[in-house]
Amino acid sequence: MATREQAMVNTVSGFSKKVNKKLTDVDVEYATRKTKLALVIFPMWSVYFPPYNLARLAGITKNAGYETEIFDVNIEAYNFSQQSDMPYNLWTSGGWQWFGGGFYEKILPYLKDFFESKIEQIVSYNPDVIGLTEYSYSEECNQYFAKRLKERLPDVIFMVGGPNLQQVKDDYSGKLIYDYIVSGEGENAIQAVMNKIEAGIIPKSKPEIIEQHANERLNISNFPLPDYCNLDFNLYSVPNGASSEFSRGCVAKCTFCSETHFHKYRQRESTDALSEVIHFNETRGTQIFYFLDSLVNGNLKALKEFSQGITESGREIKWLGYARHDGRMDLDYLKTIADGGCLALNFGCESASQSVLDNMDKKVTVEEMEQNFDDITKVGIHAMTNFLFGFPNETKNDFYQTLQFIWRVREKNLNSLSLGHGFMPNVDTIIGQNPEKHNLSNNTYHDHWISCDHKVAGPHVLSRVKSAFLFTDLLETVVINPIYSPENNSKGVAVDIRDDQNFGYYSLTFHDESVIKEIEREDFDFDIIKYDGNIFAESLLNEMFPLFRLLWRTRGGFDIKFKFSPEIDWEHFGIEGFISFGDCPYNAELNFSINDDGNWNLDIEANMIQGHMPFRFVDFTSSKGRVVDRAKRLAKNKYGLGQRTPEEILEAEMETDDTNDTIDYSFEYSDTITGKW
Ligand code: B12
Ligand code: SF4
Repeated sequence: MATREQAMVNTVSGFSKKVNKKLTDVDVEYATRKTKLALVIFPMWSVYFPPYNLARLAGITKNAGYETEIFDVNIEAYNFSQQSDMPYNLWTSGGWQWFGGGFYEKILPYLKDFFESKIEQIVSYNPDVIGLTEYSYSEECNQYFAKRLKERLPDVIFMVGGPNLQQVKDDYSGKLIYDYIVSGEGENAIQAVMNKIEAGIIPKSKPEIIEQHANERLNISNFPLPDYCNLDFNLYSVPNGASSEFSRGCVAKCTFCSETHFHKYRQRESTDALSEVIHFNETRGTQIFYFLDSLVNGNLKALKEFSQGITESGREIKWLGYARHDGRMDLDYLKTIADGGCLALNFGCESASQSVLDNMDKKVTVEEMEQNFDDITKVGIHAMTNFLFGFPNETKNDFYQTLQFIWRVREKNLNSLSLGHGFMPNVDTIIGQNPEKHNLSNNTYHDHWISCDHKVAGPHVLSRVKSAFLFTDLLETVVINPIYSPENNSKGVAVDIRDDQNFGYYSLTFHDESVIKEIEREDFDFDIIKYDGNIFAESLLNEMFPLFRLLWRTRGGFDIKFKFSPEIDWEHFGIEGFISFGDCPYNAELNFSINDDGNWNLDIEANMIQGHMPFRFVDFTSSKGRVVDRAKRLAKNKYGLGQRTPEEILEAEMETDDTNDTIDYSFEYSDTITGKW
């Protein structure tokens, strides 16, 4: 490190205290070793930056004396596919083609020859051990490659780790393929596995699952530097970018979140992060660092120290990462981190309804969120945002609050919106382990969750997601724009949000395109259409009013035609649509017109024919594992770390049978309604 940087690190370390206690150190002992390791990332994963997790692990294994190479088949496949005749872009956030057999049907035909060439490359490296990193998107692809590689290298030992294995699913099919499955942080586990293989120790039964203790926290401050081996940074979308990390775990415990249970929180010392960033800036010319933390502002003091260190270094280093909205980040604070290179904060907003935020346990107020937006705009930090629509206790007015918020902050450095496909309960979340406390039923309906009051289910969430897509299509000021443009002497971080197409589900004409109005936040009662005796249908028939009212308040009079049909929605969302919204056969056509004075007219035709036995009981308590157990502890349900007994399950299933016998939400509705807003 240059003297100037060393001086700066020394200055910062003066006020940088040891941030956490009771950490497990990662000791790396060098020895001459014979076992050869290939670390591989197969598609599909993000293509912005080279894979940090594998570079971290390679840093460890190489320092321990193991010959190691990283193969990034993901980035090469991505670059190859850009020149191929593939009819879809497989690396966009949709990416449903990678699941449920899609890999074999939709992907392999286009990439088989290319994949064979990659197999040749790995075979010619002739590794003893192949370590795969896995995301849910790469599960199927990994298994294909593992089988093919095993044919070519019959003695090779496979280990797999990564985000998809934080919680090893009970029915994880990789159990039949891999020798070692690492669940949790990999730095110590990979050394343990490599040392066993080096010593000729064979697992007693296959696979050996190495599960990190739920309470263990590795000390992430003194690792060897990430080692990218021979990876060419120019292959990535941001060639002057790389990742880093500042903490693991999360200080918050949002009720819907899995990843907060992956690890117990701990912070990296700011000086350690600084020296890594400066090293890559110096040796690879890296200017943009994406912090991979669940949230980069978990420890505000350490982040401030880091930023001051960047300022003192005088280097052109920019950084970004996920963040929580936090009222303590005032204008002064944000100015300090902006001066210290903060390019963007990727906010997990989720909702702008206080009641939903409280139910999620976000520990933030809508006022604080708006204040953050005001202040980042003043200091020049960009905001990337993430939303989660259709929480079980989200009313139409709550959803309306979120859309109003998006409109109100649209010109406050709002750089991107990641809208997602609505809330999905997972076993390793607080809500998953205590659903009824959050208005989430233990039954599903048409293969989608349903709220206890039966007012929110698949088609309701679909309506909100489609409404949000339409509304944000119109936000011309929010572009998918590079936040660091080539003109700024650097390659941009282009943030893709979603496919910007309406798939024919709406047509919209404003009476005067030029009208744009600022609005104050308001509450509104959207229970306009009444449908006695069918609470599900009544709620659904009113789903589009929040969008219609907001369009009118912000853009004046308009005419809109809006459609729902399984055909359109399947084409739009593919298999992810089924996963996200279930298979409720909802058809509707709404023709809505409103003039500037607020006189409106709605022609609506809608129907839904309920299928056979649509309610199904699901038991999340039977899942086990380090991540689920952490969620169970915090969920505080009556089963604790245990589970329902077989008798309790039987009883619950019988209740569900009763529900199937007594409830039929089928409906057919056609009407013309008028009103005045
Ligand atoms: C940062 C991040 C992103 C960044 C990625 C930037 C980048 N270039 O990598 C961005 C914002 C782009 C992103 C996007 C998405 N993300 Co994301 N993301 C994360 C996050 C917060 C951190 C991932 C990370 O790199 N951590 C740091 C590294 C060091 O940790 P790691 O990869 O887990 O590796 C450690 C261990 O797993 C293990 N390990 C890893 N590999 C291996 C291999 C071997 C052999 C061994 C022994 C061990 C081992 O050792 C490592 C060191 O301890 C995680 C949540 C989390 N906290 O983990 C979600 C997460 C990975 N993302 C997730 C998802 C779903 C997505 C999206 C699909 C979201 C969406 N619908 O759009 C997209 C898809 C990306 C794409 N197609 O472009 C899911 C993946 C779920 C799964 N089961 O696979 C996660 C887990 C979030 C969650 N709540 O579930 N994401
Ligand atoms: S949603 Fe974000 S802030 Fe909340 S617990 Fe998860 S990672 Fe932390």
